[in-house]
Amino acid sequence: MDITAKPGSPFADPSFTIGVATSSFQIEGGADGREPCIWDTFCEQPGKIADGSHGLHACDHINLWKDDIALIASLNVDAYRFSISWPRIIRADGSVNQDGLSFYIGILDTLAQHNIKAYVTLYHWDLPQYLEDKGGWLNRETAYAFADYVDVVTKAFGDKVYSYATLNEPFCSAYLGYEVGVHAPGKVGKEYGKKAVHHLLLAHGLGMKVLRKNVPETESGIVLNFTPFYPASDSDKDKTATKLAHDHFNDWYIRPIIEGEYPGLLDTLPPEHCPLIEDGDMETISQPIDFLGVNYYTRAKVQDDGGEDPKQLDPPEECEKTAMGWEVYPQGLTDLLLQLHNDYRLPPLLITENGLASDDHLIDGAVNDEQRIRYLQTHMDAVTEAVNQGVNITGYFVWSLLDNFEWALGYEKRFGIVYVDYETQKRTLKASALALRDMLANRKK
Ligand code: IFM
Repeated sequence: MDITAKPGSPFADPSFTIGVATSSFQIEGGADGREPCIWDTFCEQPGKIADGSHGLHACDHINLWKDDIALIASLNVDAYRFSISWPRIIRADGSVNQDGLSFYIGILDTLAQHNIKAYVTLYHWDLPQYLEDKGGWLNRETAYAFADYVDVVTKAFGDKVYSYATLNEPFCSAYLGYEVGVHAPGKVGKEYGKKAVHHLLLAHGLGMKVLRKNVPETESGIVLNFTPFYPASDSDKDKTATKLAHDHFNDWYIRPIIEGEYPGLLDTLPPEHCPLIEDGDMETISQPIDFLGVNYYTRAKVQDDGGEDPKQLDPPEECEKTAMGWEVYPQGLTDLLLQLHNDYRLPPLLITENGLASDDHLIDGAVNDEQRIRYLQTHMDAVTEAVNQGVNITGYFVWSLLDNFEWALGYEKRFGIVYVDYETQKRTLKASALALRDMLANRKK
């Protein structure tokens, strides 16, 4: 089975960046070379991770990174998106871990040797535990600590990085981590979520200032995840609930960055749920960015069930789902991109994550992940459709390069185009990796 870059589509254009993505905690292991992070602590708590696993070893990328980069190069991709582990760079006493910096500089130099562009995410959820001990993202000081960390990283990396993203998916850090508690640090309470968002977005803004100062030539932005919401019926109630879901989970993150304000919904929240917004915060948060990263996996239908919050329905039995139970809905990606394009004054967009978990098995040395091939093809087509309708999109990254630690679901969900045998750490290219490799080879001809 092939993946095809249709003639005339952006995927057939060599200037359209195509890459693979990972994040530090999900693949690195090597926990002894860094400070503990909130996910180490979370994993130690019984019942928090579905398979009782942890990130102490993960894909052992800390030792296997050279092989992993050779593998990335073999896929013919233009770019590799990965994240820096903050607790591997800044120690609890504030000193800089030079070994941590050297690890990433080795990666950057090796990527350059292969002519692969480095897309670096500065924060992909692995907050140092020593900062969580002082309140984590509920503490405004964490945003300033982030800016200091960005200063260290950008000075050390110089011009080796093609593109920086400050944060990956602040929704997950804030809502999943501080409001519903299914992610680290596992705090639960409506009074926490929006406060955590504000400090994350402030960290983004303060980080952007450092990026502009230290690496003005490097493109810099942020990565947000979006779920396009659709009303479960034509009723006005379901439509209102759908708008509310959009305001809470999508607009709440993009509007401050692009328009410098929170949704009007802010005025309706109980005061104890509201963030403390200081003078100048919204200006800091809404500085111009060079790109907006868009992560898309699925859509959700929304119903007003009479409860306080809009109810997101599980996908119906008959629709195609991934191993996460998420509906496969490529049209949602086109709809989302058009909606963003129509509703906000956007910089160029980059699809920074798209992919699926499937129930993959290694049989006779091969992994036949046909569902992933179909998913990637249909979602690439969905991006093409948005481009054809006028949306400025400059690239696309598959999540993920490797099977890895899927957060609260541990290692059971396999998102990689490369299969990882966690016992031996052997990597095997799945059929999807082979198909992507061939598509990219054809494009280079
Ligand atoms: O694995 C995650 C990633 O870390 C962030 N975006 C969603 C992916 C799949 O759940």
